[in-house]
Amino acid sequence: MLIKKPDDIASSEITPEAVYLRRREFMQGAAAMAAMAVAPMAFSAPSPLSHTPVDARAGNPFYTGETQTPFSDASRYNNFYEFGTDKSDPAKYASALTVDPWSIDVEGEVDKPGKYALEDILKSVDIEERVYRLRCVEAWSMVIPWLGFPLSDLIRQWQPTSKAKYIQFETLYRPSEMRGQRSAFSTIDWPYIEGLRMDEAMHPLTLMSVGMYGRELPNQNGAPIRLVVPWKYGFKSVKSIVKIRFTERQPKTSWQGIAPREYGFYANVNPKVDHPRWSQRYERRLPSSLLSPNRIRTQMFNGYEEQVAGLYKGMNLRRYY
Ligand SMILES: Nc1nc2c(c(=O)[nH]1)N[C@H]1C(S)=C(S)[C@@H](COP(=O)(O)O)O[C@H]1N2
Ligand SMILES: [Mo]
Repeated sequence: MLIKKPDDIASSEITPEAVYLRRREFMQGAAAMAAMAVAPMAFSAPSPLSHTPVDARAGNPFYTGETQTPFSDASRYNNFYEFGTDKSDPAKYASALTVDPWSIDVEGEVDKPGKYALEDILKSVDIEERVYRLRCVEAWSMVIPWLGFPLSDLIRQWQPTSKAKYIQFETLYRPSEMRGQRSAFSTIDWPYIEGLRMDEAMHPLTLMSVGMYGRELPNQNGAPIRLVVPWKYGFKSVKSIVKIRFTERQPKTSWQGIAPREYGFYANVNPKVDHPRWSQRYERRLPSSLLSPNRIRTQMFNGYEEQVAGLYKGMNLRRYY
């Protein structure tokens, strides 16, 4: 891959121009260039079997024009409980993680199960840049330029059976390198598990990310490969994935296991449904400080309502939180 290690990059170096230039490096290949040139397409209903072209203009859902959170914030203020529960723990301790070699086990209701090496996965997809809002359930948010590819590209290759209604994701379990997994006080029953309904997983906004800010993913952000589901609370965007299972039944998820009344399976960003212990009406957009808290209104489905509301038609979003 062209992606460089993030170690050597200072936040001051990440100007919008630099990001733009790096994006161009990634848009190699005629297919990617063609996709960028295609006219905007309204996709209210997901179309599982066709690619949705990416429109490069401002205002498009794949590429928000909102101010991007500096790399230094996005890589130092993290939730990755495998390395500790403090926001600064992942940046301190995730360098212990070995990310090469890496593979993903594919299991369950699928015609092509097996162990897929990350390098082979990456040869089979086109990497593109997406700039998404990320809204944590804790009421802070960022805008992050990801590098990745639609999860649907992999699902199509692996060919789920007609029984596959859900998809479950598992993070690496490796206590020797993940100090949070060794902690006696840990609340999570490792490994960290998340899940999506199949139509959510096939949605064109649902991204498998391998980089950000024009570089490889820092370990603390979920290297070498993590999920990004921009209309859901951040905890759905599971990091450092080693297993994907196709299931007939709705899978259990880690946060549901910990506090089912507080964290649901759907976890769609919704300013009208409060967390039992705090309001979800507003969010703190990073960078934020005491003097300039940068408090903004939270949008329905994190601003992706036009694209995803159709997935939940007729559902009581208060009940299925
Ligand atoms: N394996 C794993 N994935 C995880 C988490 C975690 O603790 N472990 N935290 C989640 C939460 S709560 C958020 S908000 C996002 C944060 O992603 P970021 O640190 O890249 O911003 O990762 C999510 N993915
Ligand atoms: Mo979160």
